[in-house]
Amino acid sequence: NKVNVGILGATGAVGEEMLNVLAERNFPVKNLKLLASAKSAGKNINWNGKDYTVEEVTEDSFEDIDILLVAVGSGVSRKFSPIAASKGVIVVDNSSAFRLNDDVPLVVPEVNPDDVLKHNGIIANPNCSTIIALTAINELNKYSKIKRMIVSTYQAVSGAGVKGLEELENQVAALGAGKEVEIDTFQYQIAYNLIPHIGPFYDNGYSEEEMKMQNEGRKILHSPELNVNCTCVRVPVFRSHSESITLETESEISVEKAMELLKDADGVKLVDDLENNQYPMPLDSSDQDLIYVGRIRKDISAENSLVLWCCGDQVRKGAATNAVQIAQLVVEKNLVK
Ligand code: 11C
Repeated sequence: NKVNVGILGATGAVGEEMLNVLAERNFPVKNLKLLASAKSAGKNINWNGKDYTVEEVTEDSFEDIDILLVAVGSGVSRKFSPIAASKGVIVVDNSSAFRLNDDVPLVVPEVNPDDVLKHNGIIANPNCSTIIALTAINELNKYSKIKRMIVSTYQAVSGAGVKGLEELENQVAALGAGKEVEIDTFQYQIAYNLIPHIGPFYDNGYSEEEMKMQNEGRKILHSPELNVNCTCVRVPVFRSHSESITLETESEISVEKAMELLKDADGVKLVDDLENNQYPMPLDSSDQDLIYVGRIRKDISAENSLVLWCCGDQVRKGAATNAVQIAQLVVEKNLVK
């Protein structure tokens, strides 16, 4: 049973990767419709040996679509996703527009796949750093419930889309040539720098990106009491986000048990061999779907507390792959009418 698939935002970094992931996973595509803003309309994209022309999205774009993958900003999604859903389309939205709405499931397929069954037309894809963290800690949380997490993120420039990738590349080239850097996408020069500022700041001193880890994490894990203290930092890395996570669980999980659980965890690759200098690094975890987890150790400052380090490709598992996995669940569970 093949389905008609649409991608809104087909020419962005995430939209392009969605096309790759659909092809790699042999997604059962009947017809494919590529939608974008007027600026990108008319572009030709080859997918699986066939040429497609990108069309400008309008309110009438959704008639012949079963599943729409949305890879645009929250403003555009807020306008078009409900229109698509009202026409019977199942929308998988990568933006933050609807993630915390009660009637919208927020899904990491390794963690809460059955939540897709509760959809009302829109299913939300979580923020990239949330997907990466929760895929890493899922089996540990199942073994002993996580009460509190302290997370520091090291987020790649791909989180800001194609323009973020270009800005790092251009700045490195400019500095190499002894020229002035141009700053446009990030608040400051990102080349050879770190910027502890992702998303707007709230009155509590945390940034929007930092609060997503707790707000989205509580919803996905069905753990309303989960406490998360997060610091998000932009780093001069192209594609993979890295995260240092300290997690406090209800009962103790030994390092050996954690290794055993993570060795078999869905979506995870355990890379933890200190004798041979093996640990996750963002260059290694890029351009593929697994979340690399390692540096697992006991927190020497607290009881029932473990520390780990994980890396995952922000554009793939952090966005495109997770969205396509949700679409796969929609097909597998026969949710397309
Ligand atoms: C970043 N995580 O790395 C952001 C990008 O809520 O989907 C994605 C923002 C979101 O800048």
